[in-house]
Amino acid sequence: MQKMVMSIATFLRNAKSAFTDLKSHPSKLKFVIGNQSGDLDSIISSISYAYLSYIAEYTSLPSNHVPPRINTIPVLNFKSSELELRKDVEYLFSDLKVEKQDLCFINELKFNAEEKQNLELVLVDHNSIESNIRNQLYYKDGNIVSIIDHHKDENQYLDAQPRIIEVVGSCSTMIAKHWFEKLGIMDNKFQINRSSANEVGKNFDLQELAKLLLGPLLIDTSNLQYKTTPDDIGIFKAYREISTGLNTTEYFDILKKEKDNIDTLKAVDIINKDYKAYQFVNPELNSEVQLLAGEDIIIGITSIVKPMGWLLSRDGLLEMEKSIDEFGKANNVNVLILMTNFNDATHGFCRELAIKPIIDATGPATQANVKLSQFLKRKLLTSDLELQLKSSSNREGGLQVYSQHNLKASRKQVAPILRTLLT
Ligand SMILES: [Mn+2]
Repeated sequence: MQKMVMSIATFLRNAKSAFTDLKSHPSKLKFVIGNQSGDLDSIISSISYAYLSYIAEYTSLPSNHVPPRINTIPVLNFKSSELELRKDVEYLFSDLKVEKQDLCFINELKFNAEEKQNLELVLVDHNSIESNIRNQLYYKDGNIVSIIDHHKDENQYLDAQPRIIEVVGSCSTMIAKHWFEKLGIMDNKFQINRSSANEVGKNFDLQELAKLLLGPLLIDTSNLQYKTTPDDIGIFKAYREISTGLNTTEYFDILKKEKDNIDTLKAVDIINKDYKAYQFVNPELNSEVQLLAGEDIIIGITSIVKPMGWLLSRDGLLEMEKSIDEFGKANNVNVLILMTNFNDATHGFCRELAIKPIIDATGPATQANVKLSQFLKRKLLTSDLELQLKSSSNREGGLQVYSQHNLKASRKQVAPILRTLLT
């Protein structure tokens, strides 16, 4: 009897109902979590990791066996109400016919301390848990059972298996490489094994999966033009072999247009869309910012796909500063860094870095935030950090925008710099 092929949409629907059923038995649950920015890479990495691990479990059983129960659940690391900020993600989900109600969002996961003990966590697209996961899911380091990532290795959870941290353009590349090899559908030279792929293809939609995985690869490497490593190229060829007839440039153009589609969003939503918070616990700051000694510092970094000039001419400087303060207060941020990246008709690919202390007329931290912001500006401007920031003006308490001439430094590079400055 011909079995049905389980599409990604069906897998996600089944995973959601397995999650709902198992909520009262958390010892059987494993969550695959991307980073807090909730970008395409994090989302597709966690979904494809869960789907591929289910395929591996399924194919390891004898063919007459009943399909195993899903216990590895992909989690979107942002609130369900924030999905609509990500038009590229919405586009891919509608292409796959995935319904929002079939996805698990971080705000739906609530466990007490006893239940947390038994949860297993897989980190993808980051390798050190962020504050929201620490509060909601973390119990001890041993609960972090696997890591696949492409950020700087923070040397934590060294017993995780696998623990793969490689500098590649897209984390999704390492997810696919790991599981395709494990399933025997690809060798370690990125050659597809046709007969194994056909065998898996009887029950699972590998074509759909390859197309899905191609999305973050194209977005993270700007259609294989930036940050592309030999592994990214190898897996790109493998995807094309699995999912033939795809016009990848057209696909990239659609996704990029959707990703950059922020015109109708309010400034606060634009800040929130691709945002990460970095917490520095008990930092030994130098005397310049002594006001903050003993307190935790939270620096927010948001990544924005249009120039600051676009936002400022749309909303005006004062309104923009108000939005930043509003966002910062709601998220307990001391200083917000806004990193823009965009293509300019005359200058090509550009980056800017803007920085603003959070001003709260009613809160005590304002003065300290201003000092901290001045400290950061001074440090980030020093040449040995090589961000190559240039500014025409200097605005002490307000939003200061620099053009960033080191085009290679994204948030992934700036966050570790903050860590060296503040801890
Ligand atoms: Mn990533």
